[in-house]
Amino acid sequence: MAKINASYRKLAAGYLFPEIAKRTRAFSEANPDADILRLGIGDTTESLTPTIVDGLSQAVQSLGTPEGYSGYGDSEGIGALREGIAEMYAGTSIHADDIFVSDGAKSDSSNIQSIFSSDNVIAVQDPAYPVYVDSNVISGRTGNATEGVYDGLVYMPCTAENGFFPELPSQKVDIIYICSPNNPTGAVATHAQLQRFVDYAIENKAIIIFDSAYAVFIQDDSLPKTIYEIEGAEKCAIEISSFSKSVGFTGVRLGWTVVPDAVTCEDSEPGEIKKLWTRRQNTFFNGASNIVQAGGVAALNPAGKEEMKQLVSFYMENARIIREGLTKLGITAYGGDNAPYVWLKTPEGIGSWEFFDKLLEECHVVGTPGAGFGPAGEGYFRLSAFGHRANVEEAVKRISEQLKLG
Ligand code: PGU
Repeated sequence: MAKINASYRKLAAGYLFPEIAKRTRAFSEANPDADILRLGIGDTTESLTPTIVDGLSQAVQSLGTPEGYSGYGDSEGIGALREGIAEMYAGTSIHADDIFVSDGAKSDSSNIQSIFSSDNVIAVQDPAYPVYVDSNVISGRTGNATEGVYDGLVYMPCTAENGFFPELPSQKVDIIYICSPNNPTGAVATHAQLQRFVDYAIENKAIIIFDSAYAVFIQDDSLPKTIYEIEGAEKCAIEISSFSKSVGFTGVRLGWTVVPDAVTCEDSEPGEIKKLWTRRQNTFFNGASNIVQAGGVAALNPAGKEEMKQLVSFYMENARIIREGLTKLGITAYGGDNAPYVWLKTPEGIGSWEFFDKLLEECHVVGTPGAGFGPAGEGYFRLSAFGHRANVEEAVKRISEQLKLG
């Protein structure tokens, strides 16, 4: 008799973004004339830049020739791409051998837990990208949820009071997820804040899973763009990142994970965790598309990098427009200065799903309720800066003119 993985039953709700899409669809069906503006899911909207289009097209053309054809590649990725990514870590101890190319940060951030023991205690920032929690729930590392709070999971609240970066956990934890720049709050951890966590991890033989998917959006050069800028991080941290937001690859799909040789935990030798991840990827993954990897190589050449910079500036201008518009209305807003998300305090203390409905009904604007990212997200709301400029401006205009406050 086959049995299901009963841990799936513990998942407190549907995955956040399909849930939002479902509610938006229902509203749209009931209000077919409503012109809905989507600032919900962090999905890029601007077209691919010319250098990347060239890189992708050349790879396609090449595959159409006997000399240029290639089949399965190394699951770790093609050498030129691993080298190009490693250059982004110049000044740290990371080299190309530590880079594992993937089809995106979502798969890696959900799969990485599988190389660690099922009795590890997991700590997450609260609020957090829901994949960290859900993947550990599915893997049986938590008990049941009561009102969205899982037994056995350590929540590290990120609130306005602590600048949206948590204190060290008060109990001993084994695996710590940190996302900086943060989704959803837009906060970026400082060197000192990360150093505290790296020191904790080394002392407690814990592992930090560091998600830097939004690193290129950091405008303030004094802030760390990778955890490997922090002393000792190569001994305790695995970093996961993505081409999705930096060059508009949300649909194209490309990301990477960094596993240094030195990273170890309580019962592993140096090099062993890297070997496990290699083994995991060799077994479960046949590598990212060769065409897409060629696009990634192009994105990292000098012209590609320049275009990336312009794209990032474009979205950051959207973020500025959103945050300023909200602030003018007297709404308290955070983020948006070093990250493409604006995190606002819902006016008059209304619930975040209630605010979702209000914004949709009164302004026809979709955002993401803070509660969808964890209990401490209640009372907050996320707006994404990844829209077309005209839509972002129109959304801000509608919020200013149509949202009924007071
Ligand atoms: N890591 C973080 C912190 C993210 O916010 C996202 C996407 C990813 C990883 C995924 O990166 P990929 O390389 O594209 O796999 N977050 C978006 C999209 C939602 C989702 O389900 O991935 C968001 O709106 O939060």
